[in-house]
Amino acid sequence: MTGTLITVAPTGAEHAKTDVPNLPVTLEELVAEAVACEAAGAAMIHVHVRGADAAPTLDLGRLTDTVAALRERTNLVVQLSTGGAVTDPEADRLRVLEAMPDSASCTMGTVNFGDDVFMNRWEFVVELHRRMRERGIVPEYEIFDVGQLASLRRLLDEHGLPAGGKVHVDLVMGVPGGMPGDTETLVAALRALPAGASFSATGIGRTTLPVMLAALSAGGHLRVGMEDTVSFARGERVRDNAQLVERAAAFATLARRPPITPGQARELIGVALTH
Ligand code: KMH
Ligand code: ZN
Repeated sequence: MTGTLITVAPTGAEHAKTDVPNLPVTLEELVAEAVACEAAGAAMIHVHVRGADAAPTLDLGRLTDTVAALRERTNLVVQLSTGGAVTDPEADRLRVLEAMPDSASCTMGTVNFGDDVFMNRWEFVVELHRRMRERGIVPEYEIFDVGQLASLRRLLDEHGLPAGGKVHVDLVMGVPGGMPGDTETLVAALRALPAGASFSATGIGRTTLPVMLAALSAGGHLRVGMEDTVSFARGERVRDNAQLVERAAAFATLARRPPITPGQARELIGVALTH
């Protein structure tokens, strides 16, 4: 694999629409951003949905409609967040899988998350892994701290490979409470990656650029989007998600690892072509 998988995470659960008016929160806004991001080089979309009040929700009807709309209007690999918001109960997070996305996130441990705690008990992680395999949904293992890679290796040892037979990891770096977003930490994390796994990385806030450059130089893939940063440069707000994808695609192309297509992304992470 010489190209770069670019995943866009357009919304997240943390920013308020009142603070970030260009955050895509309605289905129409989300689909429009997704179409633009695919044209700019994204191959996968990591989705959090919002309710009519623009607050994060795990409402199954909205999730199902969102998966259908993204499949109809784009060819992107559709990944739903099972992380949700820090306040979401485990049962609701597990129910996300009933929307039958191509892929879903699976965070490998509990981490302080700013002033909050993002809870991911071992039994819950195992249950997510098990239910995803049952449904043929490919996990992206989200790693907020290096020790969570040891948990991932334990998960694979004790419970076997996920649906699709491949292991894809996303290093989420620079969350206050998690691992820092710098080259040294990325290199340390890669030493703990399960053999044969592919990885992408994203840096929160001002760690976006250092993490992107470190990941590219280490042969990794990229996640960008307004879930992770709403600032494009010092004093300059992000215009839209496509702007972040365009920048990632430009760096990847300069590095001679241009963006891969959604079809190549399916092959990379093991998504069956039957969805
Ligand atoms: N919103 C964070 C608490 C995921 O999508 O799986 C969790 C998160 C991770 O964003
Ligand atoms: Zn997320």
